[in-house]
Amino acid sequence: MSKSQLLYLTGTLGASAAAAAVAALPGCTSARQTEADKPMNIVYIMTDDHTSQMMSAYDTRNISTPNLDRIAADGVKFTRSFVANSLSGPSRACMLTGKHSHANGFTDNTTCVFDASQPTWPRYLRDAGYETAIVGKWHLESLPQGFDYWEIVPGQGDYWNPDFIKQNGDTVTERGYLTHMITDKSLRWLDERKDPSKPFALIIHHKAIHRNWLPDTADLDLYEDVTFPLPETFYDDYAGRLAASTAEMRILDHMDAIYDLKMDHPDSTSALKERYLSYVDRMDPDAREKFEKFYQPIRDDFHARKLKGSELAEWKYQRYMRDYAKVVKSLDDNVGRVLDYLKEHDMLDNTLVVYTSDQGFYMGEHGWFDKRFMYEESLNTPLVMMLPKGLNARGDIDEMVQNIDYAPTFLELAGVDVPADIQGRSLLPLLKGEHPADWRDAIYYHYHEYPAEHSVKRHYGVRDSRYKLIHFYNDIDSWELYDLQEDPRELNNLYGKSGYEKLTTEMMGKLKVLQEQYDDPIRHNVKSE
Ligand code: SGN
Ligand code: CA
Repeated sequence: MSKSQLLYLTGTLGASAAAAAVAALPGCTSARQTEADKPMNIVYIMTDDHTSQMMSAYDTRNISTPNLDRIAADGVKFTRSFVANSLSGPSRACMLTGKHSHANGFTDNTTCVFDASQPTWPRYLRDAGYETAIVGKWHLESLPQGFDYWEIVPGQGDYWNPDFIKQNGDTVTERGYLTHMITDKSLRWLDERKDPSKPFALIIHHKAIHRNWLPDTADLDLYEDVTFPLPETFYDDYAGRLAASTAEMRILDHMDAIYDLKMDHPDSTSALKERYLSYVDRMDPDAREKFEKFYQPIRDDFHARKLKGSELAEWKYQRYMRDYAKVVKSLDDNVGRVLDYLKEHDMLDNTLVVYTSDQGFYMGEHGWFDKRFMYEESLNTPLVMMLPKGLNARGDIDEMVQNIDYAPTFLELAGVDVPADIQGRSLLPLLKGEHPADWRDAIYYHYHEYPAEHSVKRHYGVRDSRYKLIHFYNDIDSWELYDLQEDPRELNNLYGKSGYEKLTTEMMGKLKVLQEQYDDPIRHNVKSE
């Protein structure tokens, strides 16, 4: 049986039925299938809050991430990869369902519970004969459904000696550093799969690089002699951008010296001190000793200097960058372990490896940490893929893609029909090196979590290859318009300025088309919701 015949069968019957059909043919057993004939495996690795400014395949200014870059080097890097709603739970729901937040029902982290009985790509793949697993952060309140195997951390998870919720419902505290543990568990699942003749889909979801950036003790000493360059917009005054001016995510004012930067002090009155202690108190004594030994001289120096204003802001920025970079180092090493495993087991020829994050993050741009806004740093998310045989694209892919596209991509790869209610579009043609003429020319975004931590107003908007229109609504009614070519840092809000009436009308039109296409109610000037 030829590969195209098998693909046809797989597409028509689903992977398991196709495999059965192949096995039933005289002289054509699965043992005689070549690697290239087997349905593709999927390893989907997603981190939390990892941004492309801190991944050297995208940006070489700050740190080196050799293992993440290996994925791009043997495949593709998406240069315009966006999320639909820049927040953890919502991104995960978009990724699993292929639908925008309003359609999958999980619009924010604080009020939603994911209906895990709804169709997701892992469930479709399992029905089609794949063995499926998810390990690590889930963050959707309900428990996973539709997986052969799952093992998740509750909520945000803990870096040290974390709890895991097991498939039998037990919650068990285990010893170690979470990034290693999630990798160990994932590789163990690969080793112990019940039916290795089946194709598999493995989802590895890390807590790293989420706040409060607790590094592995092995990486504490790294980056201490590095002075990271200050982003151009570090001292942004938010002129002309009302919602940006009221957000509470400034490094100077809202990043906590103890909770975020480990500058504990006996006299501290920080409201977050208890939380900080509850995290570091989880460490084993030897790890804790190394941790305290490392940070104590930095604390002594910090408390003696009593920094203020820009000196304090820049000091905090350097500490933030260093701790974040240390947490990335462990993540990069552990992604390397997964790649090595796949290589050693000759799996790379028929395994698609995806690396992405649940959203981008501010590394001091606009003076900020966190995400949520439709501005570029947090709208973008890293997306690289190591491609198996048969997918021949290489290098950069510049088409605009979004996290609702992953589900249809994996379905198509597995030969499963893409249901009509999925809102994303399969990336498979792009992975084959094609550039479909009718590819989307704009993406839609909608952020819902307000009032909430960091005080980012609700907003929706449209971004095309050059312009972006955003409407902040709820207890505000404020529009922003950017020319990303002339103003890539989004400092100059053109909305309402003379000369931009035609552009505004055009972008309003694109927004309306997308809100109708995705069936998200139009919310112009909504004051109370
Ligand atoms: C926590 C963090 C916030 C962060 C949200 C959402 N605070 O609440 O800083 O924005 O998660 O992040 S913390 O004090 O608990 O660290 S998300 O990536 O999970 O959506
Ligand atoms: Ca996140």
